[in-house]
Amino acid sequence: MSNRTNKGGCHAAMNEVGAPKEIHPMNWRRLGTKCVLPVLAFLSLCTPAMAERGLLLPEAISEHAERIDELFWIIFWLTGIVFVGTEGLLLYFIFKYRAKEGGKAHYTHGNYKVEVIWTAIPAFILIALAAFQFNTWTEIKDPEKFPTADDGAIQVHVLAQQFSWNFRYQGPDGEWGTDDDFTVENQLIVPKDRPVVLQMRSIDVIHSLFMPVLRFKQDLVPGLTITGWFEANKAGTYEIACAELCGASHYLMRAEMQVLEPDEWDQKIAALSKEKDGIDYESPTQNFRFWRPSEFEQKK
Ligand SMILES: [Cu+2]
Repeated sequence: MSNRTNKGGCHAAMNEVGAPKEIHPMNWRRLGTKCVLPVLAFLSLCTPAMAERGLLLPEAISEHAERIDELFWIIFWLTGIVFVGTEGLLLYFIFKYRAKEGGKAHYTHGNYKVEVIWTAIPAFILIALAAFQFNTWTEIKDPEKFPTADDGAIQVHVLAQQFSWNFRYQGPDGEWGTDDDFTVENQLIVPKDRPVVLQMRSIDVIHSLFMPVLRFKQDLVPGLTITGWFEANKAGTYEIACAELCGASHYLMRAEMQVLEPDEWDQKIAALSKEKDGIDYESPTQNFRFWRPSEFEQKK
């Protein structure tokens, strides 16, 4: 009879040195059933439960938010699988090639073919992701593609200062620089299902306008007028936060966004524009000189 009682030639080598020992090496099937599968099962069980409790992502109330989430989840699973796979392999190799009595070091200069493969695959994935999200990115970020008044868009000026948000509206006439313009502190009031174009400035330091339900986050940089837009598709009251550490009272820099049904929004805007906001936009001495309508570029 043959003395090859071991299955698999590589394990036979272990028994050639020293006293025969009963060793149960990891194999791919074990690695799969004992490490990778339980982790994947745990993740797949946890994910819906966490999503249900709002532990993963906040509600999404715009089409852009849904598309951003879609990209987020694709990247999450791609990187998650690669992470579990590579860390699993690392652990497996640490175990498999651990110090053994009589073991010999083996010098390797690497494997050119494998290196080309593991460089080419991520590069291909990155290019594919960039191509996949390109239209969404330009739609959100390119001012040339922003909706106009013809698309029913409304405009709001945003002026950030330590430590509050000022939102300025055109009033019922839909024009800047007229008597019905008005400003509300810490309240962004927008209609549902209509595009909202924001022109954003900061008086003092860099702030960041963050509206989690819209997946909207934009830095406001002193000296620049930065534009952005969104369209909310669900009425309600949502959180706005400053996402840039902008000073000692940064934590106070919160505001709320009210998304109203279009009729309700018209009424609210008409009512608010009747109240005086008490700001002399032409005063050269007030901070508000920073946001005379002429200070904001009016592209549309
Ligand atoms: Cu801030």
